Amino acid sequence: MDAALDALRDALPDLRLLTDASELEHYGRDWTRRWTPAPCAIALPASVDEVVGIVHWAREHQIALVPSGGRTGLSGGAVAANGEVVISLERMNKVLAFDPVDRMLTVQAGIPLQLVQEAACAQGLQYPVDFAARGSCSIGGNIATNAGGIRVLRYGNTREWIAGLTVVTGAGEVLHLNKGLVKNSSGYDLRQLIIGAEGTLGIVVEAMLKLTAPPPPTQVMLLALPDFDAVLSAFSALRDGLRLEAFEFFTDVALKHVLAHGGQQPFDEDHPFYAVVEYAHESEADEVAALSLFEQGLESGWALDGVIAGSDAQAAQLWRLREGITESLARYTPYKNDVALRISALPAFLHEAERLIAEEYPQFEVVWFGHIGDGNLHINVLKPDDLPQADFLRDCERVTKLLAGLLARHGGSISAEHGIGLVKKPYLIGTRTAEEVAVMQGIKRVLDPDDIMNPGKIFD
Ligand code: 2HG
Ligand code: ZN
Repeated sequence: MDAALDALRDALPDLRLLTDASELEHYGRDWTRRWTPAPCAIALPASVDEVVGIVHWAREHQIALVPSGGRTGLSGGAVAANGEVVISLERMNKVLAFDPVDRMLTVQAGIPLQLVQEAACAQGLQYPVDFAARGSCSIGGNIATNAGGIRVLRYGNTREWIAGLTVVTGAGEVLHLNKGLVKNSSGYDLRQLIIGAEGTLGIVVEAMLKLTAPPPPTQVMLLALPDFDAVLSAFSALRDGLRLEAFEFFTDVALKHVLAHGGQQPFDEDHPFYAVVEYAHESEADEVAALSLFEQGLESGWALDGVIAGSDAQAAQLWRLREGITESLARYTPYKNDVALRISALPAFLHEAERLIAEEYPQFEVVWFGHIGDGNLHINVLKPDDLPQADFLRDCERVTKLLAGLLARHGGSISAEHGIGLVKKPYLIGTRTAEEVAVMQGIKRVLDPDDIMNPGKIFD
């Protein structure tokens, strides 16, 4: 390996290459913290040419590459645990161009999502994909996982906002895909193939991002709800009567953890379920509509209580109850599931899954929350303090198997937005057919003939 790294240094004398143990550890892991990081080096290219040079070198020396953004992923997609070279895009983090007519921002892939949002805002526009990891994740990672988040209900996934991509494939070719066109009916849309491929086909180095008009003024409401069916009733009623920007739910168990982590108690009493709702509030009529829907909810029983934010600070506090969940659970090293179903199938799935888990693993605390308007549930299983990690993981794999069986019956997906990576690889078949996976493998062979691009992620 030393000789191969020397060859890389010779081929790219200006390339920044890190090999200190602490750096290998830092860049070799993502937020899953399950695998022991063991890359052999970290490459920090500063240009597309350097990325191309690294890929040619990796092909010649048969060395696996792991593309790396903010490493905030929850499925192990950015983990390097097998002597790979991590290619971190963190030095390629600039805004390259803005075009007001096209309403398009061209960026390097290592730029953090929050800086993209701020750059759009500085132009009086908006990049609307948003989630709690905005400050740490990178746009390249968002593209690699087709990241979703809290505003998908209104704006769609990352996929909808990518007008063009520059990609270095596993063969070392540079592809400029779609080039910012709105319409382009000229054969396969390879851009969409790269989005969500988790770096297994190539490395996204630049992206053209669509921007849109800033959001309307909004209002934030927190609802207390008696059961999960009521969450869906509330969603249907509010979606039909308001212009929703977000509709997120969580349970009393999730709230308990956020409150223990510094959140503000929203109601005098505890309730089983909660929903944070953000809706357009452009005139008095919007507020009247929201209040009248809430009153209908009280009368028909889907709402138990509610609070409307009286200020931006209070709106942020209400959002914190939802956005703070992941952080508040971190100390329990939770096992995460991130499933997608048709919205109509959510109640049956949730009830069956709750029953199955409670029957088989009554000792587990399970935290449910997620993006109801997108049919996306997050199911975090918390490790009891006295259970060894290995036993916990074994049992969680069994829980996931149960969930995968239920998902297959309800036509759902084992990953809504976190990706397959390493964590969900054993469950890909079931969500996708063997024939589909064979097609994916065939595509990978074309774009990555030596299997150097994030090998072992998504499928073997
Ligand atoms: C969220 O929606 C993220 O907050 C993280 O997708 C979910 O921690 C999780 O399971
Ligand atoms: Zn989520």
